[in-house]
Order: sequence, then C-alpha cells, then structure tokens
Amino acid sequence: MSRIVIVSNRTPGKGPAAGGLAVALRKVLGEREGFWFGWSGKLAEAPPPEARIEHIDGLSIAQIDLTRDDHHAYYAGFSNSILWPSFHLRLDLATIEGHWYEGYRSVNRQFARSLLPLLRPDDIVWVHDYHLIPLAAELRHLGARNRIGFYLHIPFPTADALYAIPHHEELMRDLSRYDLIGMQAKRDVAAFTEFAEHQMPSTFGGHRSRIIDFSRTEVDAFPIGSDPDAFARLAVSPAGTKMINRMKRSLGDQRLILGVDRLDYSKGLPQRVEAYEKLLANNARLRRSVHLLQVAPPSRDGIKEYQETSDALDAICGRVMGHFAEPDWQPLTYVKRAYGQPSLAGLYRLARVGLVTPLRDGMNLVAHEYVGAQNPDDPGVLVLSRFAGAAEIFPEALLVNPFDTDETAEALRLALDMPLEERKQRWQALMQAARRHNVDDWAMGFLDRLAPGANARTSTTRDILYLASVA
Ligand code: ADQ
Repeated sequence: MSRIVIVSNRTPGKGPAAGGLAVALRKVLGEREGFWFGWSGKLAEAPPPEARIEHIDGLSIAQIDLTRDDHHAYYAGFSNSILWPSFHLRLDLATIEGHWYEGYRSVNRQFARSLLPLLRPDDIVWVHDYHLIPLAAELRHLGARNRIGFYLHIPFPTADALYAIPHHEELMRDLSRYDLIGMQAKRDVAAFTEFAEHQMPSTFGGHRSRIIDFSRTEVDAFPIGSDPDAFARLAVSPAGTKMINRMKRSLGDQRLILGVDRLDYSKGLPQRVEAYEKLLANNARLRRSVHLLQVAPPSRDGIKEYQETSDALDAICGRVMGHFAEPDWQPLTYVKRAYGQPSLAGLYRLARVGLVTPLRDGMNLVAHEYVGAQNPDDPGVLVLSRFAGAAEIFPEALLVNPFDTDETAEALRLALDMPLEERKQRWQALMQAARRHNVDDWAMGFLDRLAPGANARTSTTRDILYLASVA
C-alpha cells in the first residue's frame, strides 16, 4: 500500500495533539506507513541541506530549520500579512511588501528540495494550507510524479480579493500542479471555479497572460469536522466535570454565553462583544442573569494588526464592564489563555449559548466541538455566523450576519429564551450533521479521492455498506 506523506507549515510536537485535525492526521499515519514533513520551529544561520528525521510518539517526522529572514518573509510576511487577510476579504488589513514573495517561494523551494529525496515514486503527498501553495509546482519542477493533493483550511477569496494579491497568477498556476484541491465549503469551490472560468489578464497590459489550464486538477469541497463523540466523552470526563463544577460555583443561576477563539481579526471578537452590549442594553431583564465568557489567547502577536485587534477587544470589554457592571455582578469575563480540550469541553457543555461569529472562516471547529459536548437532555443553542464554512453544515443553528450586531443581539435573546423542546430538536439535527462530517471520514474521504483504491480501510467499509444496502 502506498505511503502517505503529510506536509504542513509546522510538524506536530511532543505530547497529546491539541486539535482534532492533528489527532485525525496522526491517526492516518498510525494506520498507514508514511511520515509528516514541515518546519521544525527552529531558526538557523543557514538552512541545513537535509531534513532531520525523528520518531516522536510513534510518528515519523521529517523537519527542516529555516533562516530568520526566510521565515519572517514566508510566515509573518507573505502568508499572514498578505494571503491570510486577502483570503478572509480583509484587504484593508493586508500589508504588501514586494520582497516577501521571494522568501515565500524560497521556503517552498527548500521544502521541495528537502522532501524530494525522502519520497518514493508511489507515495501520496497531502499538502496543507496557504503557506504551501507553490509546493507541488516546486516538487514537479524537481521531477516528482507523485499524486499530490492540497487542502485549503481557510476560505477561498472572491475574484477581486484574489486579484489584489501580488503574484496571484503564479499562485493559481501553482494550484494547477496539484491533482486534487480540497476546500472547506461549496462557496469556496464556487469562488475558485469563478476564477478558473473567467480568468482576467494580468494588471499591466501589453502581453495577454496565458490562461491557466486546470483540466488535470480536481477541485471539490471536503468540509472538515471534529470528533463530536470524543467531545461528548471529554465533557463528562473528570477534567471536564471539574471545570463545570468550578464554573457553576462562580456563575450561580446566571446562564453562560461562551466564545472560544484564537485572537484573530477574522473571528469578529469586537463585533461579538458589541452585540452582547446591545443584548444587555435592549433587555434589562437579562442583566444579572447572563454572563459572557470569551476565551481568546493571542496568536501571531508579532503582526501589528493582531495587536490592534487585541487593543480593540480590550477597549470594548472595558466599555461593557464600565457601563453594566455592579459591585456584585460582572457582565463578562475575558480570558487570554488557551485551555486543554477536556476543560474546553466542560465549558462548552455548561454554556447555554455557543457564540461563534467569525466575520469569515474556512470552517470553524469550535462550532463542531460545541455541538459535540452538549448534554442531550438539556442542550445549549449554537449562534453561528453565516460566513463560517460551518454554516453550510449547520443550518439548524441560529445563523447571523456578524457585522449586524443588532441581529446577533436578537439571536442571543432568542437563544436564551428558547424552550427546551426546540433546543433539543435543533441540537439533534446539529449532532447528526457533526457526526456525518467527522474528522476521520474527512481525512479518509480526501485520501480516497486523491488516490482511489489506495485507501484499503475506507474502500472496504464502503463496499460492505453497499453490499448491506443491496441485500
Ligand atoms: P483556526 O482559525 O485556528 O483554524 P478553528 O477551526 O476555530 O480555527 O479552531 C481550531 C482549533 O483550535 C479547535 O480545535 C479549537 O478547539 C482550538 N481553539 C480555538 N480557540 C481556542 C482557545 N481559546 N483555547 C484552546 N483551544 C482553542 C483554521 C481555519 C478554520 C478551520 C481550521 C481547521 O481558520 O476555519 O476550521 O483551520 O481546518
């Protein structure tokens, strides 16, 4: 059976994997021969010529170091100050420095050069996310003939936002060197197809650029999910229960509204707190009976726009506290640290409302995890942005426009007032959808499509299901 090679910006570290994605991909490598390739997290004077191979927690991991300059241009620069904001339609937050592209390409070239000697001809290569768009082209340039797939974890931009990215044409040409491109949602596939079918000439006229040929590249939506039943178990585990009891003691009768995010401008955090402010302003009866807990540890804090988002969030939390807090009641708590999955699961289970309102998001796994952790006899309500990929999976959530803070405030009120019967009905539909889109099937589904027949486990399961339904 062919080996699977997973390539991502960072390789997984020691100890328990933090997210469902890392767990699922570890599982893929646990069931199949193969290895994980990526940046080691270390900065070096000069990039080492060969990858270091280590065996960590039963996984084979091949890693390379990067120089400080290359890493800065590739990661904080082109990936996170140009691609991330543009793909999230925040051109106002993009910073464009021309030389970053060279660093981005150079790191992709280094990845290709170090990976190629490790590849066997029938290895299946699965590349993850916007940091590594050029990797297939660089590998092919060096002679790789393997099946290579790419999964984009973030949304695909609209054509206008794409045209604002320097070298977008080369990047799209790079994408055409993959055999399979997986996107989170149908809306992303539609945006990609729109570009592929109506390609515009490049900015400076004179020569008309060559049309990119996508005829050998398959593109489809493979919505990622979590492991909802694992979250259900975690929520009642000793650590989950400990968190629930701790929170119950401090909340008393107040109902909990919960937000859990990385601190990122795409997550709509200031708008979310503003919606909560409107909820309290419009519904005096709810004061003292609700509490908003926002968990948002900083991320990418070397980038100016992230610091600004953090300041904006501090300011609006302060404003809501100043306006509504009383000596014996606080309307909200804002925690800037990350929690382990068991504690998160406990928080999810206790929350009457899961408030997931990104301005734009590839999927949003917090929505999936919140659904998984609910108590079937007394489930909470998911208030979800219609601009998260998760909105395609969870139509039974209360879907809101996160830019419209009046609408989000009203959805919060509806969620808090929702009768038990309706909560149960909505949650049952949500849980079914979360199970249907679980992360194991996501990984197997992608690999099945990338290399049909190479994935013995799923093919067999499918055949058996098919035979059972025929019988
Ligand atoms: P992220 O933008 O990081 O991921 P998301 O899907 O919301 O976003 O979260 C990923 C994981 O981080 C979840 O498992 C969650 O539990 C964890 N997490 C988030 N906030 C946390 C906190 N405060 N403390 C502890 N853990 C926290 C990108 C895309 C998403 C896409 C994922 C997976 O931006 O749209 O869903 O990849 O494809």
